[in-house]
Amino acid sequence: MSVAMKKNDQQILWRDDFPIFANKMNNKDFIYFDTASSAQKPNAVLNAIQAAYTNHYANVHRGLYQYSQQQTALFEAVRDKVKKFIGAPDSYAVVFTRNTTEAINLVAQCWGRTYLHQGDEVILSALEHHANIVPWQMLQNKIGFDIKVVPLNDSGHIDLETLKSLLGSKTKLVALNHISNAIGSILDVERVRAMMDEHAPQAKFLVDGSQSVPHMKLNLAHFAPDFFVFTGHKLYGPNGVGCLVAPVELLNALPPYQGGGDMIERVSFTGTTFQNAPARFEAGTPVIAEVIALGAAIDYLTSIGMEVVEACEKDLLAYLLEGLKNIDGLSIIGPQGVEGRAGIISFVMNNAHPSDIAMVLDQMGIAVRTGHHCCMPLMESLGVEGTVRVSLGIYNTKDDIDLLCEALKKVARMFA
Ligand code: ALA
Repeated sequence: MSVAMKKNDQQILWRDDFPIFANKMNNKDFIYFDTASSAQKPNAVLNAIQAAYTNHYANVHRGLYQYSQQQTALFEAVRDKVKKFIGAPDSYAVVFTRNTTEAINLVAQCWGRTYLHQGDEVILSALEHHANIVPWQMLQNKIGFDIKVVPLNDSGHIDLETLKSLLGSKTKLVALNHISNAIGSILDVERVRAMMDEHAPQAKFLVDGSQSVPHMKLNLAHFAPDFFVFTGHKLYGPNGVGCLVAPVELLNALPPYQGGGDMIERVSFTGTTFQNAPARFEAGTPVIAEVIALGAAIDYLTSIGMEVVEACEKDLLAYLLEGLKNIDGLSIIGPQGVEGRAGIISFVMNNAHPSDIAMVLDQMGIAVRTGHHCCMPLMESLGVEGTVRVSLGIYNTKDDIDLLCEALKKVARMFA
């Protein structure tokens, strides 16, 4: 992709869409390398929130007056935007949740409680975020099924040969992240789907797309997940809204998640009936402006093109990996090259604790994340307490990377 080969031009254009970059942090130009934690927000998203509250604010699904109808239409249209953006087949429905964590808890409580039994096996991996471990453990304590954990291979990816050997008639669920939030490894989801079809066709496939949806062109039809989850705030959208995307028939066969308004068909003290999906899982007034603004984030990214985003970030990633090679005592944890990894790089440095590195960078206006990245079992299996994590977004430039590398050279000298 030639556009990102030119130093910075494209990203500078996009960066201008994000008002936060007019600010200084510690009196320095603000450089943000923590998009994997939460992405910054473009004007398109901020304006959509403002408009939803100021131009036609009303509750959705509840009013016959113009503003409520208008707000409902804008809100409901986002489901189709989501489906188109991730290539979800027509037979899929989009349920709005609070975030990825809530989407996985919904699957655990509604599908897991109904269909998992003692003796069943749930397959996770050593790369999972706590959000894709703890809900299953909580349920395991009640039901008594087994959790099998696929380790990493030498390249820092989920070991697919071990996964294959674990698949069998007892497997009821394979729940894996698409891109590791901690070390950036990309999972070959098509291959996992094919292996499951062959060795455990009865099992459901849950894919956590939190780190893939914002950074790559997706086509769910290619790997047909039974449950696909992601969050809006990492997609340059607002906080408080995430999605569970699943075949509507599968969702309609599940009991509701929470009870309340909007999810019912008819309520009486002799018995209550429920709506079909997605309303069945959306009790109470939803986060209306945030859902509409998630639609604005999707429109914004679509106007750039996810192929372009992916190519530009890959170019930045290659530049970053090259730059990090020149820092004394720095070791990248996880995949070493550009292939099979996304723009999330974890590293440690000789003699320097990750928190000390982050504090020095902060003084230079550079934001990174440090610690276990909500992946304590992964850190344990890697034999580290924590790492420094640099994660890329569409607003990062090669100049940002040059400044980061200069700052890390200073850290290396300070802690030599
Ligand atoms: N899951 C988010 C991260 O990786 C919070 O930083």
